[in-house]
Amino acid sequence: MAEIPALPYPYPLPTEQRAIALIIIDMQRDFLEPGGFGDALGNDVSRLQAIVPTLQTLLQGFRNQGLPVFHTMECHQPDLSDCPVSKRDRGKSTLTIGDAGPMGRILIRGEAGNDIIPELAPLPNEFVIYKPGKGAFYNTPLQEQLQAQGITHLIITGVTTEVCVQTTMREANDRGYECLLVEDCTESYFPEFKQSTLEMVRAQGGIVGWTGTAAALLAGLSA
Ligand code: C5J
Repeated sequence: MAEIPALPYPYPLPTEQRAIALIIIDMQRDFLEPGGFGDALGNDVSRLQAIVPTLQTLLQGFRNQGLPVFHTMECHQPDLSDCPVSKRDRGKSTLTIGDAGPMGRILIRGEAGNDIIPELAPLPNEFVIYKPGKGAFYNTPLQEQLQAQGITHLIITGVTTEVCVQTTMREANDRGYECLLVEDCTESYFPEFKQSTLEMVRAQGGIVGWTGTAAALLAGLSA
């Protein structure tokens, strides 16, 4: 079986290549640009921009090989019926979920600020998962779609490492998926939280999964 150099030990690839999918978590203007949700919570959003070129390269690699790609978007219905009051009120910032910001209503589906950044815009044949929670399996069709495609291995990328990325990876791990978190395709507003998440994931023999680099993965996929 082919393997990818990774930690805590090489990541085994599935024998059937189409069983591996790329998951891109929440690469949305709301998290990466001034005036969105991340900014409203007081974060330096410019930190997250750094992974965009590497993630573009990885995405292109999956597209070139015709492998499945899933994009997730954290968002809520305009009437906020899928947003718990606890989530809306948390943070006590001046702008909160549903309020009008410079890019439209914060974290609301269909608003300009909620779009995926243009560099990573989904193609028509790619899956888009609209998620109201931090984890991509909560209240979404993700599990059914992965099962329908026969996917067993998930390559996890996006933002932010310790929130939606880690939550999704833990949800996936509990559902039996073999998950690899791509170190240079995920980022946090807090560098120490990213580092801790990478270490937590691969601790205890890979209790949540593996971590590795985009270059190692791309080399392994095309070998
Ligand atoms: C957050 C996310 N941080 N996509 N969302 O609220 O990580």
